[in-house]
Parts: sequence; structure tokens; C-alpha cells
Amino acid sequence: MLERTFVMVKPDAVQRGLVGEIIARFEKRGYKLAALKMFVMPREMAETHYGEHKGKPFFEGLVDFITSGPVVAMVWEGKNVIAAAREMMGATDPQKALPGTIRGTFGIDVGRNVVHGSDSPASAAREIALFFNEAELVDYDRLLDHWLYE
Ligand code: DAT
Ligand code: MG
Repeated sequence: MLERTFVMVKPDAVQRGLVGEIIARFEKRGYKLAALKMFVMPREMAETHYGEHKGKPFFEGLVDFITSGPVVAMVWEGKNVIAAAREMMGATDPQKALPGTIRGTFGIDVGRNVVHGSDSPASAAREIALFFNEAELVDYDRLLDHWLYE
């Protein structure tokens, strides 16, 4: 099933020069970039994005961190990309993320875990709509799709 998911390079990874590494993993796998932008997230947007965690002990620190510097927000498209992107990122806590995953390769602490990805189709729809408007979601053909999909 063709899906779209929201992926975000977090402020730690932007500072550490990992934007290209992370984008390259999705490109090389064959997923299609549908939208991309860099910005510093306003606090209110961060609280909405992480609304499900409001009230948890790490919530304030999470919002402080995610608004502390620029992020790179993206939409990636492809077959089963929502679950696949989560697998490529690895477990939330980099200590538990398998080697080879993004977090298992580049992360150490849970509060500096490098990347965000939508956890379900409902989250993907909600997060894409929060960060992008319709005009920013680019629809285009790729000649190589024929070599990725049978
Ligand atoms: P994920 O980002 O894998 O979807 P989540 O939605 O459970 O994980 O949590 C959102 C972010 O909050 C996560 O990327 C890092 C932070 N976080 C989660 N659990 C935490 C904890 N126990 N301590 C500190 N930060 C935590
Ligand atoms: Mg989550």
C-alpha cells in the first residue's frame, strides 16, 4: 500500500551534521521525498505534536529540546513506509535500538534520539497536516519507480 509518513531530523542531529546521513538512508532504500523544510519549531506546535505525552515527566524537557534549534521536517512516500521508517529508526531508546538502525547507529540517550517518525497511519496523517500544507506536498513522477516496484 502506498503511504506517506512524517519524518523529522531532530535538533541534536542537525547540530551534529547528520541531516544528509538520515536523508540518504530513506533515499537509498527507495522511498520518495514528498516534502522537506527546515525551521525552528514554535513551542505551541511542539506541544501539539507531542500532545500524547503531556503530563509525563519528560514532557517539558522534550518540548525544550525539540524547540532548541532547527529541525528538518520531511514527508516520505512509498509502500509500507510508515512501519518501515520506524524500523529503520530503531527503538525509541537508542540503548535498545539495534545496531544498524538510525538511533542504534547515531544515538546514546533517549532524550537525544536523533530522529522522529510517525507511529501509525493516523499519526502520519495528523503530523503531516500539522507541519505541511497541501501545496508543500509535491506530487511528481520518478522514472525509477519501475525498478523499485514489481
Ligand atoms: P518515539 O519518538 O519513538 O515515537 P515516543 O512517542 O514514546 O517515542 O516519545 C516521544 C519522544 O519523547 C521520544 O522520541 C524521546 C522522548 N522520550 C520518550 N520516552 C522518554 C523517557 N522515558 N525519557 C525521556 N525522554 C523520553
Ligand atoms: Mg511517538
